[in-house]
Amino acid sequence: MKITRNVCPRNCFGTCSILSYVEDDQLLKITGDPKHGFTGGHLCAKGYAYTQYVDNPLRLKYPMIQASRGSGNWKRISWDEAYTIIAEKMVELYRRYGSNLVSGFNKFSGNLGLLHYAVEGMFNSIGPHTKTYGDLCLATGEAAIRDAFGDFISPIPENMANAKMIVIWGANPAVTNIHQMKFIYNARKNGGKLVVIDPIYTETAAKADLFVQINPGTDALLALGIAEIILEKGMADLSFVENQAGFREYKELLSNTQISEICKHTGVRLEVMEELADLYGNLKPVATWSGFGLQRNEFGGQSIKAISSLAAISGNLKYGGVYYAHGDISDFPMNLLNFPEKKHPTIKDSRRVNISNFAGESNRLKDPPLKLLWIASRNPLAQDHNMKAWKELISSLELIITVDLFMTETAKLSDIVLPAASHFEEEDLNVSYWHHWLAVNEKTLPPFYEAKSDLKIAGELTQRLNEISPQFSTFPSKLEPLDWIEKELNEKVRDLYGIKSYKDLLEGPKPRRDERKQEGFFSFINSNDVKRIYDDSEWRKQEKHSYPFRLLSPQSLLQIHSQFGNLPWLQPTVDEGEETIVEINENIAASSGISNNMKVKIYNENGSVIAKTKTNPQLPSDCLLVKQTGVNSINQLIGIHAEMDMAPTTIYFYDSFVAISKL
Ligand SMILES: Nc1nc2c(c(=O)[nH]1)N[C@H]1C(S)=C(S)[C@@H](COP(=O)(O)OP(=O)(O)OC[C@H]3O[C@@H](n4cnc5c(=O)[nH]c(N)nc54)[C@H](O)[C@@H]3O)O[C@H]1N2
Ligand SMILES: Nc1nc2c(c(=O)[nH]1)N[C@H]1C(S)=C(S)[C@@H](COP(=O)(O)OP(=O)(O)OC[C@H]3O[C@@H](n4cnc5c(=O)[nH]c(N)nc54)[C@H](O)[C@@H]3O)O[C@H]1N2
Ligand code: SF4
Ligand SMILES: [Mo]
Repeated sequence: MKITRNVCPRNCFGTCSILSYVEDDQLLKITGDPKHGFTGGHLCAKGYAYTQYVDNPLRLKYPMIQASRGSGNWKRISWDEAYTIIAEKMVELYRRYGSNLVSGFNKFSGNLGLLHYAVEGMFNSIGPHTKTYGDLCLATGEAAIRDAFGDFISPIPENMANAKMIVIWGANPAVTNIHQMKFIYNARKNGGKLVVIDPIYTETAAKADLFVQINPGTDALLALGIAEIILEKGMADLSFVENQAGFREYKELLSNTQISEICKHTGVRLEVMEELADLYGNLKPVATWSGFGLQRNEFGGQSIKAISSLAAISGNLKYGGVYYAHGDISDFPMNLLNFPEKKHPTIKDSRRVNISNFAGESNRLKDPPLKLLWIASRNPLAQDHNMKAWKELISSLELIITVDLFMTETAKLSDIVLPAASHFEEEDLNVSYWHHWLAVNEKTLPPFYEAKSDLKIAGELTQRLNEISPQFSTFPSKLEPLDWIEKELNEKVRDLYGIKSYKDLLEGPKPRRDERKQEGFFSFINSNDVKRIYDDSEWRKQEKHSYPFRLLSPQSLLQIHSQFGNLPWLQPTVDEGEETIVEINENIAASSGISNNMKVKIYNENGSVIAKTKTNPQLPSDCLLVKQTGVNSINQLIGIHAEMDMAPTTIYFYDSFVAISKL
C-alpha cells in the first residue's frame, strides 16, 4: 500500500493535511496527518468522506456540450472538440470587439490551492480581459483589520489555548472550524472562560460559559458599551493605547455613548454588559475572535473595528490578540495569479468587476459587453445573491464554460462543462488563512475518467488558442505542476518556513517560523464610523419592512456551501433530493399556526422557496434560520442590498428579510 500526502483544499479554516492510503489506484482510506500541528492528525466528517467523493458516480466524467442552455440535453464531446469550440469563440470575439475585455471569468473558493490560480494566469496570458476583485468571505472584515492594525494579521491559533478568556463574536467554530475547538477546550480545562456572542444559540454557544444573544448587526454598539464601562470603572490598560492613532477621539466617543440606548438596540441587558466589562477588564490574556458571520451585514466593518478597539483598551492585544484571518499567502510570489498580463496595443489593463456584485456589474459593462464567461471553483447560481441579475447576465452571454467536478446549478445553465480533477488527482501547494502551516498536495490517483486540473486545462486551452491564432497567449504550457510549486518556494518563502525545497514538505507540513504580533500600530474606531450606525436608521429596517423575519443562513457542519450535499455518508436522504429546513422560533410558530415538520413557503420580493419547518425555542422571534444548499437554494431570496461601491465588501447575506406562510 502506498501512502501519500494530500491537503483538503476547501475554503475552510482547517486546510487539513491528509495521509492517503492507496492500492491499485484506489483510495482505500484517508486519515489526518499527525505531523500537522494545528489539526493534530484529524479531519472533519467531510474530510473522512473523501473516499466516497473521489469516485462518486455523480462526478463529471467527460467534457459535454448542451444543445440549448438549460435544456439538460447534453452531448459528450472530446477535450479536443471542447478546446476548439472555446478557442475559436475567444478568437472570434477578440476580432469582433478588438480585445479580450469581452471575455471574463468568475472563480472563487472551490479549491484554494496555489496552482488553482491557473485560471487567473490563463486569462492574464491573453492580455486585458474581464476579471474579479474582492472576496466573498471576508473582505469587509479584512479592510477593518487592516485599518486597525495596518496589516492583515491574526495570532497563532494554537495559542488560544493559553487565554484566560476567549470571546467569540459571530463565529461558530464547532461547525466551521472544528480543530480550533480543541484549543478552546484546553483553555477551559486550564480555567479559562468561553463567551459566545451570537444571535443564534449555536453549537459553539452550547459549549460556552456565557452566551450573549445579540440583535444582528449591533455588535459595534455592544463593544462600545463594554469599553465605556471599562474606561469608567478604571479597568482600562492605557500603557500601549494612549499613543495610538485616534485614542483621544475614541475616549470622547465612549463618553458620549448612551448605555441605555445600546441596551435597547443590541437587546443585551445592562447586567450582562457589566459582567462582560468586568471579565474583559480583569482577566488577561483575553483572546478576541471576530468571526466572518459578524460582517455579513451592513455594519460589519464598524463591528470589527469596535471589537478590536475593545481588545486594545482592555490591554489584550499583545498576548490575547484579535483573531479574524490572515494574509500569509501574500508572502508567496503567486506566480499564476500575478502572471504578467500580455500587452495590448491600446488597452492598458484588465477590467475589474467586484465579485460581491458580479452579475449586477457585468450587466452594465459596455464597449465591449461581456460575452464569454469562464466559471471555475464557483457555484454562483446556488451561492451568490441577486439571482435576477445572474439570469439576465446568462441570457446575454454568448458562451458560458463551467469547470467543476459536479453538475451544479451553475453548470446546468452553461453551454460547455469541463470535468475538474479532485485534489487527489493533481499536485498543489496549500496555505491557510487561519493557521500558519504550509503543505504540499501530492498526485495520489490517476484522473477520474477524463477529468483534468485547472492548471492542465489552462495549458492545453492556451496551446489551442495559439494554434488558431499565433501568439494569442503567452502562457508557459510546458511548465509542469512541480515547476510551478518550486517557483512558489522562492528564497523568502523557504526561509519563512525553514525548508530547502518542496521535497522537505513531502516529509510533512511545516509551520511559519515568525510570529507577527499585533503590538506595533493600532488605530481606533472613529466617530464617523459610529455616526453612520446611529444616523442610519436602515439597520432598524426590520421593524419597518414588509417582510418580518431576518433570514440568517450561516454555514453548516456537513457541507461546504453547496458542496458535499451529494455524498450519502454525509446526507443519507440524498436520493430524495436535498430538503430545505427552516428553523423558526417555537412561540412565533405556534402563534401563526405553524408546527414542526410542516411544509411552508418562505418568500419575499425576490421569489419563494418551499421548506420544512423545525421549531427552535432559542431562536430570536424575528429571525429564520436556513441552511445553504446546492439545489433549491435559499439564496434565491437574497437580493442586492446596497449598490456595492468600489471598495471590496462582503455580501450582506444576513441583511435579508422574508415572510413565511403555511402551504
Ligand atoms: N462546516 C463548514 N465549515 C466552513 C464552511 C462551511 O460551509 N461549512 N465555510 C467556510 C467559509 S467559506 C467561511 S467564510 C467560514 C465562515 O465561518 P464563520 O466565521 O463561523 O461564519 P458564519 O457561519 O457565516 O457565521 C458565524 C456566526 O455568526 C453569527 N452572526 C450572524 N450575524 C451576526 C451578527 O450581527 N453578530 C454576531 N455577533 N453574530 C452574527 C451567525 O449566527 C453564526 O452563528 O466557514 C468556513 N468553514
Ligand atoms: N445564503 C448564504 N450564501 C452564502 C454564504 C452565506 O453565509 N449564506 N456564504 C458565502 C461564502 S462565505 C462563500 S465562501 C461562498 C462560496 O461560494 P462558492 O465558491 O460558489 O461555493 P461552493 O458551493 O463551495 O462552490 C464551489 C464549487 O467549486 C467546485 N470545485 C471544487 N474543486 C474544484 C476545482 O479544483 N476546480 C474547479 N474548477 N472547481 C472546483 C465545487 O464542486 C463547487 O461546485 O458562498 C457564499 N454564499
Ligand atoms: S472541510 Fe475543513 S475541516 Fe474538513 S477536512 Fe477539509 S479543511 Fe479540514
Ligand atoms: Mo466563505
